[in-house]
Amino acid sequence: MERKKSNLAVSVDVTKSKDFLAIIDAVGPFVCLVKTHVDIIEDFDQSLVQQLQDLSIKHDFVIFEDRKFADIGNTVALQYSSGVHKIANWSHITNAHPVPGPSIISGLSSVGLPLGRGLLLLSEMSTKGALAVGSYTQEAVRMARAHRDFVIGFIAQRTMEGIGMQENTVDKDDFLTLTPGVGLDAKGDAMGQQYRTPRQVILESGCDVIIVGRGIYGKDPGLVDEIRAQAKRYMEAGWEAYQDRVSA
Ligand code: 5IU
Repeated sequence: MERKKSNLAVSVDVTKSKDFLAIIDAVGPFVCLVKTHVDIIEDFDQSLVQQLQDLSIKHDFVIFEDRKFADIGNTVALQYSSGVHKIANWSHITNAHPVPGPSIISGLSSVGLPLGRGLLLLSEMSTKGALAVGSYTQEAVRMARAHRDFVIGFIAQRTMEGIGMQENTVDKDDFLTLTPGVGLDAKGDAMGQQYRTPRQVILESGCDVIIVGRGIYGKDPGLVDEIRAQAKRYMEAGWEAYQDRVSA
């Protein structure tokens, strides 16, 4: 993030590998991270993974497969390591719902830790009526604090710093907060998504990374110049909000 002066992550939710790679190559110079959903790609194969890894090296970004694991430890270890996608082989970080309890972290870390991978816990969501609130969010943060060797942060709508801690605790967290539901032009979509601006997310809510999908590639995955321009726009908005936060 510091090297590229970018706290922008682009979420690439498209179904054709040609569009997927073209978008990533276009936004690459502007992002610290690329978030994927490889299970929606219709022509997925291992060569796609190789090309994604090559782009990650070319443009210096981290790969985050947004798999949202949610099963028992034994099953998630298999889903993470095996199957068609073999996520642990190529995704630097992935994420999990805390709903099964700490065993989901043990299951995933049995695969990911030896490979140097990291995990984000989903402690909140951006959608209307999300159930990840209150004590659920607090317990997610406690689970993360108890597994600092593998959990590197959260997907949440605000910083989790201090959540569930006693008021006079001196212990400080150093978790990252990555935040989806970011848009400069739209307020939401027809399926419950809710958007806030980079300024609201980074400056007011204390998050670290903005995750932007359709705000950047939305109009047409073929419009590479437009995608590049939008990525630059979001990168600048995100970084300016971050600079304002750390200098405040
Ligand atoms: N995403 C959210 N909200 C959440 C979580 C994940 O939007 O609370 I957890 C994902 C879904 C999609 C991306 O892959 O982030 C946002 O895409 P758009 O910017 O196109 O809405």
